[in-house]
Amino acid sequence: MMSPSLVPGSADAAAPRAGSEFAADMLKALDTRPRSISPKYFYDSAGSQLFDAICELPEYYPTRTEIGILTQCAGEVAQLAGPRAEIVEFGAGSLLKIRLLLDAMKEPARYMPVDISGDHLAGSAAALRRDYPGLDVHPVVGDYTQRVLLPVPRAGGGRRIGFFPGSTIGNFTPREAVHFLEVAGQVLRGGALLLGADLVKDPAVLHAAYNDSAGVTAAFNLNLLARANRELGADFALDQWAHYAFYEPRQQRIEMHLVSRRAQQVTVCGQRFDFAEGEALHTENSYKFTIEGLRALAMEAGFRPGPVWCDARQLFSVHWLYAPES
Ligand code: AVJ
Repeated sequence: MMSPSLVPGSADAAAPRAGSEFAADMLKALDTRPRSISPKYFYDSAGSQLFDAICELPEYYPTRTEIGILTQCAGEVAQLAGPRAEIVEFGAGSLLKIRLLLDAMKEPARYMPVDISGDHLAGSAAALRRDYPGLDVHPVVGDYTQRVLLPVPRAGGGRRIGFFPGSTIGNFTPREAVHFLEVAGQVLRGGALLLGADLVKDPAVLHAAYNDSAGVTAAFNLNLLARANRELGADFALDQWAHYAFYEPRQQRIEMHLVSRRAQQVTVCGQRFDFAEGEALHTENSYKFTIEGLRALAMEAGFRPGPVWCDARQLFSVHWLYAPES
């Protein structure tokens, strides 16, 4: 399994790059109250490996549950997509998930993964070209939260099908999610979107998924600070920071924070910052959805909800959403 690499997050660590987007966003996060930074910065190469390890954890149900659902619904999805489909994946994500779809589809014509990381794209593209000789694998380097330019549909080609698995949509606020869906709807005009969304459930199950007993999620969260040490010449003392993740039911989201264990000073890009004991840096939101709530969000963005597939325990959902016709 590969990381979702939500947006940029270049894997190459070139030490103190005060001019990088990471540097700018980290300095801004430390200057703002409450302090918060985008979860996209989790995914350098160490972070991507930690995310892969999270997906294997017994407590982290989303990945294996979604793979189970996709295995079950792939035939129906292939029917809905029709022949010679052109698949647009938002993020060059899991090769296993896209293979489940490609294997079920009739003569899939083209696969276009959209990702900011060119390296990530090149790796998945090479593997798929080898295994699907008839498939036109066409990686697109770009930020899929913005409008991206895709090649024009092929003559005689089938429908354009978007694929956004993993509940990565849960990293967006509801407003951002609607905006993303509006942009995706334009790209997919006349086609559809296959979207994975984690469901609201027993908070104890959610809590365990983000507080695993092996401490991998804690290491994933703390890697943000380790990455700042590697790339921004920062001096975060990792043992002085606590991983703190909890479910916030009013906003239906998991929040992840890094909490200062004591009063301390940190230097980032040559600038000093004070943390009080208990002060936090908010590192991620992971929204959970009801099926009706997700469908309502999609409708707000102009999609028409189609079939939904779930596992027997209603842990996770996969939605077929018809894109606007024009
Ligand atoms: C990749 C955003 C779907 O929110 O569950 C896993 C990231 N964070 N454990 C999620 C994550 C902590 C994951 N997403």
